[in-house]
Amino acid sequence: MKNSFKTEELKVYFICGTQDFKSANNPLTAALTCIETALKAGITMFQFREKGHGSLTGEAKLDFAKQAQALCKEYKVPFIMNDDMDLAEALDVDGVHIGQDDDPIEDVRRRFPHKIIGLSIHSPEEYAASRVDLADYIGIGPIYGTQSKDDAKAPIGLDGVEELRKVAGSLPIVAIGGITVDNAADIVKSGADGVSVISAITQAADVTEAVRKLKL
Ligand code: 3NM
Repeated sequence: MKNSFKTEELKVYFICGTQDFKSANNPLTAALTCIETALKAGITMFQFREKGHGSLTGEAKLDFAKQAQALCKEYKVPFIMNDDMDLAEALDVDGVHIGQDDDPIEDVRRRFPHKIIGLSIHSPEEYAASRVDLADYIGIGPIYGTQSKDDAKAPIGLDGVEELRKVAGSLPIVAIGGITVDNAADIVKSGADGVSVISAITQAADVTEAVRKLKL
C-alpha cells in the first residue's frame, strides 16, 4: 500500500454530509462553512459522507463533494470518500472508507491500490473475519450511543476499544460513535489512535473550540 497515510492523521477525523445540517436554512452552505471552520481549527482528516435521509444525490452530490475536496486540498487534509467508490474514482480522492456491507475490501484494494482505505469493524469476531491486512486503518464503534447513524450497532464502550486494540496490534485505529469533547481522551487512553466525530463538531456552539478540545 503505497500512500502517504500517517497514523497521526486519525487524531481528529471529522465526518459529515448535508444530512447532518438538517436544521439549517441552507444545509449545503452550513456544511461547507462548518468544514472550512473545522479545517482551519486543525482537523487531521475529513470524510465525505453524504448518506441517509435527506442527503444529496447525482449532480448536487458531485458538486458538494468537489467543493469539500477543494477545501481539504487548500488545508492539506486528506479527503476520504465514504462508500461511493465511483465518486471516489471520478474525483481521485485521497482515500475511501467502507463498512461491512459496502463493496468488499478485496475489490476496493484492487481498484485503488494506492489510496488510503479505512474499514469499519464492530467486534473482535468481525476483525478476525475481515481482510484487515488490506486496510490502512480500521474504524471501530459505535463506542457510545449515536443519533447520527440510523442503523448503528450496539455500543462497544471503552472495553470494546481495549479488546480491539489487543487483537489489532499496531494497526491504526480510529474510534467512532457518540464521541464528545468530554469523553475523547478516555477513548484514546483505551487504545484508539484518534477519534472520529460527526455531531461533536456539526452541533458544536463553537466549532473551533470543539476541534481544539478533541485534539488534546
Ligand atoms: N458510523 P456521532 S457510528 C458514521 O458505528 C458512523 O460504524 C458508526 O456520529 C459506526 O459522532 C457513526 O454524531 C455516527 O455520534 C457517528
